[in-house]
Amino acid sequence: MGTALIYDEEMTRYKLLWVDPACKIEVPERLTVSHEALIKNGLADRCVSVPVREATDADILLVHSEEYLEAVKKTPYMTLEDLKEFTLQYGDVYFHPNIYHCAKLAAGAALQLVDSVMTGKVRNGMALVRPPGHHSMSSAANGFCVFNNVAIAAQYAKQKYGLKRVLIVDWDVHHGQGVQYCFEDDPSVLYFSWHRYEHQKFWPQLRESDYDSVGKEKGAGFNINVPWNKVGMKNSDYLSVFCHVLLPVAYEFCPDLVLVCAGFDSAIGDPEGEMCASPDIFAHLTHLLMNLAGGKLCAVLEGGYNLTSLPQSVCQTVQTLLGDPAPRPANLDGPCESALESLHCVRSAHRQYWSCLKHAAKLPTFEISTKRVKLAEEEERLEKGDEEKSQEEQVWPEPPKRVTPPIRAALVLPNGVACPDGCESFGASEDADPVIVNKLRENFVKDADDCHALTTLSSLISLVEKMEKNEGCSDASGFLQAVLGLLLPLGYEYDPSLVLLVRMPDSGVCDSVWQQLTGLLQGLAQGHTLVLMQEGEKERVAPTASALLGDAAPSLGQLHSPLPEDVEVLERLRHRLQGDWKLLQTTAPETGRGDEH
Ligand code: Q7Y
Ligand code: ZN
Repeated sequence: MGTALIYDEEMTRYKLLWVDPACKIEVPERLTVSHEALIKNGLADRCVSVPVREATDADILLVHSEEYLEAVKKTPYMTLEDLKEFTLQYGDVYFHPNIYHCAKLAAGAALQLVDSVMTGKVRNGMALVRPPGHHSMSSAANGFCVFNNVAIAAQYAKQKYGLKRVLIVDWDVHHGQGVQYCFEDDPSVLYFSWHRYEHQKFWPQLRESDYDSVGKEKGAGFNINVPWNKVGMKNSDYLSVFCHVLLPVAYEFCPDLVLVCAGFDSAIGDPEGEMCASPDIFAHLTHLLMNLAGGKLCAVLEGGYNLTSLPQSVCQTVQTLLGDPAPRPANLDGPCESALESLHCVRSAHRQYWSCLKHAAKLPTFEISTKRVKLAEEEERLEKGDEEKSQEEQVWPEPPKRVTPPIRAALVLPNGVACPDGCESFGASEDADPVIVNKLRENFVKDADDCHALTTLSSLISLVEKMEKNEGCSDASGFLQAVLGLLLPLGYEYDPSLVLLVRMPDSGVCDSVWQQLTGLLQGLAQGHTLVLMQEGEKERVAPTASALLGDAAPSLGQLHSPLPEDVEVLERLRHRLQGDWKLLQTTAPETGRGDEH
């Protein structure tokens, strides 16, 4: 099962025709440099090339009003003066005689991607499109966007394939308010967005982009906003929001399809975002979403304006979709205080809607609002002495070349167990190599002195033991909560060069949970995972090999509440360890005062 790539040069054939400082960064080269980088890195060739199509009127009307569509239809025939005037009724967007054609192709590309994934032609894919979509609204163009490509794709997928639940992950640095408005009261579409906010001082400066806009009526709880109130957010900030908000909720939601508003203005060097996350973080964000919905993931380009950082980020995303192991994430030193505060706020705003967040720390509402005002004033004062460097001066190392391992998974099997398709079988050698044995002994003794690591390990083992006492898969949700909120952040911060995964007989972990665990852990150590199983566990070989080969793990179904006693153990452990392991933190130091149950 392959990865689709959708691109058409036609979408480079419109540009800004007058002077407008707000719009000058949205250039055709965004698309050409991204596509050329995919070719240069040998990635385009490995993808299934899928043609674009024009979205039909019926497709566009799934999200937009007839009046708006009819107005946009007239733009190809307008004079320059008419176009300028037409543009004036909207915010931060420009029109061109060819933009209506391109906007139909951009939305159509998203629909082609959904069709390719839903019919099983490919497992996942990415569409490189212009104009972007997530800011456009039912009756308005906005923020370089004409039609809301991803919102149209979500409605189309629900209608054509009868999907019950669609997850939209918007990792662009701007709030996709158009997507939020479209699905605000709709519980069948879960919209997650993080965005530069700075206490409402950053574009589009909307009150409803804050963490307390959680959705309306039946859709309450299905809109998740993570405001970044400072610039310079780093890899740790992004990963901690994935581990402590998005992933637990996404697994509980159990989507049939994942759509990504894949904007890369959230990467370092971008003049709009001013964030500091490295392009290779997108390998991890992608990887972490690839075991949801049985691997059905469609990424559609939104923003990204630094012509060096953008193609690097696009390549990291596509290479991960193709199944290559992610690079080891660098300098994960824990989230900053402002990110922790956002994390705390979002988790508390959603604790009533999601059982995975039931135990999250509360935040008295009056304290939040006064805090917002207080912080905004404080920042105003600080901004007087502005001495930050422009994003064009930012430098960062080029992401390391990623290799496609010649053998994805090798097995050493006992006699009589067939080697699953796609794996290489290695014979067990009779005699141990004395050099290796000595090395092992030395290393083992050295590691045994590392009390800190031992304490951590023994805590983890006792937790796993506790969970093992539950028979069958009755506590998949508690197990998953431990994996997402504890093991994954610990693993990321520890940055191992090898993951050793031991499966005990009768562990009580069912195949699908085991495959999720194996799949998620392959984001660490460049995917170097060694699984040890006992000879008796012959039936576990095939599912394990499948996970090691990078097949998407089967979905776990909608999860019930984890057992209170498991949550309690887990939370106690997280609190004990979070002094040493910053990625386990979920509350800001001065507001965090222990979780309330
Ligand atoms: C839209 C966007 C979509 C000058 C301020 C201009 C432009 C906002 C439009 C951004 N620094 N603001 O990027 S992904
Ligand atoms: Zn953006």
